Amino acid sequence: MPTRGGAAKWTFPARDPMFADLIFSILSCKEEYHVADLSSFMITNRWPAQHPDRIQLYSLPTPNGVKASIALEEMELSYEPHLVSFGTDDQMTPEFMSLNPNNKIPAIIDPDGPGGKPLPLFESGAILIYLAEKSGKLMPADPAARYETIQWLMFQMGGVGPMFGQYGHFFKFAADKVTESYSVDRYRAETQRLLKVIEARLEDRDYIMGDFTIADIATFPWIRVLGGFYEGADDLGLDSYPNTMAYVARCEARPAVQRGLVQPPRD
Ligand SMILES: N[C@@H](CCC(=O)N[C@@H](CS)C(=O)NCC(=O)O)C(=O)O
Repeated sequence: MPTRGGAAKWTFPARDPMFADLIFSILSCKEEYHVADLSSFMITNRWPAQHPDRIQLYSLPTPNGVKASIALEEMELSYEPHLVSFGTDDQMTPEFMSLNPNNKIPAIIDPDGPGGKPLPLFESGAILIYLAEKSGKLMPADPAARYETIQWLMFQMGGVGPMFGQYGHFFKFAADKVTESYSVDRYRAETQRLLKVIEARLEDRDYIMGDFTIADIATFPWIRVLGGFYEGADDLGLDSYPNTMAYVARCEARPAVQRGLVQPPRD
């Protein structure tokens, strides 16, 4: 490095900490860039990993499934999607259940999990927290705001998902099987009650935490399905929740969300 007012003074670069780091990285690159061996995971027998260095996603674009694919897209993590088809009961196969004994999508294997070891994970809420911590994205750094985000994530996992799902079941899918209106009345009322909670939360915010976080990735796919796949817009009176409907449109307009909503592609 040139010195002021005199001849250039040259220092052996290895004394420069940045240069030393570079040399160390080059010498240890075999360690850093090893390719994970996922063959011990039985699920890879049915869904082979073409890119075992990438996060393996086993899913289908349902409201729970897209949580994982949207998070991976938003956080710019490289992943390999594998379609788990309900049409052929793929979720009930021994291979899938070796990863999730609860036979539900989504599930992942991160070849580069904690300690550099592969990490298998199921339950969409756990996957969202894990990916947010791995990437350092979509979860506030401030501890209080972090717990508040987890609180709203749990609100979705324990309330919105199960209740909206039951509403869809009784309103649409089992409509010809139930003779009394008790079940659909119950879940309609609970769905509307939860929508009111969300509507109030969004009164002065664009997203549940103000900025877009994993709480939104968990929640909006379940709201959009009410008027979409479940065809319950009129039955629920979705127009009465303008903040919530505008919020869903805002989430859907995000380019990474649009990519995640169609992963893995259906056959
Ligand atoms: N609590 C689980 C629920 C997952 C879930 O219910 N997934 C549904 C699709 S949205 C599923 O895999 N259903 C297949 C089955 O029940 O056989 C999570 O959030 O990951």
